[in-house]
Amino acid sequence: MHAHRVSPAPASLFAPVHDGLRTGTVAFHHNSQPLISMNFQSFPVHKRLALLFSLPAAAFAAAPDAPPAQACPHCSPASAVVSNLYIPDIAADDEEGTIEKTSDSFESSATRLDPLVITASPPGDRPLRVTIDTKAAAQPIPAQDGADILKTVPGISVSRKGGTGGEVILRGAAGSRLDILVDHESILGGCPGRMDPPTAYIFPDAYDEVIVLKGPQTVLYGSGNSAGVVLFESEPVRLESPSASLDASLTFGSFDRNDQSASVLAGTPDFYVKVAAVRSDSDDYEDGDGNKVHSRYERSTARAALGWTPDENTVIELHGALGEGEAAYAHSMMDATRLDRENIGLRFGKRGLAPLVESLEASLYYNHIDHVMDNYSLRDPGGMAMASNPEHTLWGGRALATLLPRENTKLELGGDFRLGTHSRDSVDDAKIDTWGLFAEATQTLATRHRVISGLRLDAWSAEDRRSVSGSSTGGDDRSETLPAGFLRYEQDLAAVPVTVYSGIGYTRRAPDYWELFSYESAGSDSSFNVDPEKTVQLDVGATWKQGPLTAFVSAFANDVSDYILIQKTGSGMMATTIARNIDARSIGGEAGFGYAFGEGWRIDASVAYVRGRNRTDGLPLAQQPPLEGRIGIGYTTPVWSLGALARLVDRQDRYAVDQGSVAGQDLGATSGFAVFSINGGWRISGQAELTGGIDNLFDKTYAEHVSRAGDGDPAYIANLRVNEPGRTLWIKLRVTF
Ligand SMILES: [Cu+2]
Repeated sequence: MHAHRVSPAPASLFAPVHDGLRTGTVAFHHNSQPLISMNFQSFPVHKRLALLFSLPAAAFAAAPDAPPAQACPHCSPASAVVSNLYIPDIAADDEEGTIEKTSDSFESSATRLDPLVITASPPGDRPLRVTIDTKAAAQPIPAQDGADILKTVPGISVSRKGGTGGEVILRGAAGSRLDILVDHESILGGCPGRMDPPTAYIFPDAYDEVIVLKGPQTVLYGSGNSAGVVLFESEPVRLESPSASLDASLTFGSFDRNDQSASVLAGTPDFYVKVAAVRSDSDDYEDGDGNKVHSRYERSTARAALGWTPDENTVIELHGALGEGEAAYAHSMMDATRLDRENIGLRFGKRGLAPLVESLEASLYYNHIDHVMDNYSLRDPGGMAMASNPEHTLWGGRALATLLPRENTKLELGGDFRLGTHSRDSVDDAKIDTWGLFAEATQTLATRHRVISGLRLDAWSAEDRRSVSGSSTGGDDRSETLPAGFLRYEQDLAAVPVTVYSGIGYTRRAPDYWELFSYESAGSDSSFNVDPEKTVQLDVGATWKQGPLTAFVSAFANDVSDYILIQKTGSGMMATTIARNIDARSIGGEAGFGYAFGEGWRIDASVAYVRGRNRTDGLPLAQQPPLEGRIGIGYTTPVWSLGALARLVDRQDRYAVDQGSVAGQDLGATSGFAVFSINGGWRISGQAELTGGIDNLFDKTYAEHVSRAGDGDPAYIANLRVNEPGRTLWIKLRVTF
């Protein structure tokens, strides 16, 4: 909310969505609290990365106290306004609206307190895309991981395991159906039991924004993303003059929750340094009945980026991140006692090379996950002590050329790769490689009509590196060719400020590490030969933005052949979990509106629904969230705000016991519930803001339908869902300079 946007606001070279409409300017904020060194010292810093982190830290320490490039008229004179490197906008007809919108947000963020975000909705002109400002205040309690921050997006649910590490589910689809990319880089957890989905390693505060792209309606971000893709972004910037800025926050909440976060941006027009350090911890929370849930955690990260921008058309950035954490899990017989991440990435961008070539981008990265789980560090083992140390290493990269072959045509051509190796206790068990080529075209027809289409082809291969004695498919390898494509039509209506769209997409998703290596099959002890999943999906919808009113509706219907179902079978000594292919269909969608009225009043409402069917077994498709609605009302003055939120969730009697996905299996029916929360904010000064809330005001005891069973927590009997937190008070102080 303090991210100032300046017009004209161009799109970044690394803009996550190459639609030519992105408005990318960021002003960084700061804070004088010396939190920035905290995490470096506490990390067991890897030598190679220690060098990386010492560079920006030294550069920041040496940064002169220079005047800002462009003073914000409403904020402290120390505010540094930064413009992103940009790609020229080819959708000229929309440019005016874009500039106007950025002016609005500039105005509102600078002069008044923004209401808390309770529903993240798509901007008026960008169908199928939802953007979240990671620094904006939101309810429930400020997010500590990559799953929590997505809870305000209609259609997204999070399956709970404990205090952190929940599984993100979009429209009932989890795991690699919804890929998670960080700085356009793949990140995959190590735990064969999914203690650590990608989001368990992500700290939203270390990034500028999060973008959710729904449906198989882009081919730019890898193969198989049948439900969509989530992008955590920290974009390269070019400072207009030497400057430094900080943004920091402190959060305190019930159950000893306490977070510290600081982001720094400093540099000159030629160089920039971005450093973020974030730490979060919490004790076990209590549910509405006052029962403790085995859920405490402590996690921290540091991310640094060092950029060279020799001119306004060129950027080379080296970035890296280190993270560590531990988490108690109510759903498992073990806890995560190590959640470490090492990352390093290099990216290059150049624009304006030739009239035909708008820009070139290239990137390379390394992501290493080191996870340890045991049953004795965070709990009493109550039996034989056990531990395990899975690791997942990914190397990847991408090259992308954006071409302008004709005035109204944008063509993005590129290739990418991802090489993954997984090990358990230092012994490799899996290797999965993907090489892809893709092309995406945006054709502007008449003034208000666009056709966007894409094609993608991936060569995928997997090796089962387990021993022959350990698995009947040990030593086997396999490969697949994975085609994907989509075609979408968008139209901005002339009579009303409405954009309508309709698209069809196809994608073939190869089984992921978990689907290949964590389960058995119906006929053998290995699911290594499970077939790829093929999805055809129709997406239709509309967005409407007119004065104080914004509204959207987004609906989908899909047919999935060879849907990879994870199912528990047998009982007692014969109990096992298998992966098998079925045919499935699902339909659903989201709708919402926001309306500002009177002096400072605002009402928001949204609804999300999905209904899936397992056609092979004649059962409901498992792990589908029930109908959910949210309504919030708020009153905001320039100095303070008050708001209330109701979340209403219907009963779910469409379930299939023991069936599901890598994220979990169905437990049975659930009854509906309503949860009420209140929030408030106070703008203390141009640089400081206090927000707070009471989540679950009436201390309701409830569990989400899509949730893990609490069979690891002594307080829970098997097959009982992990309850959500009871009444939770929280307060967050944010300081920006
Ligand atoms: Cu684990």
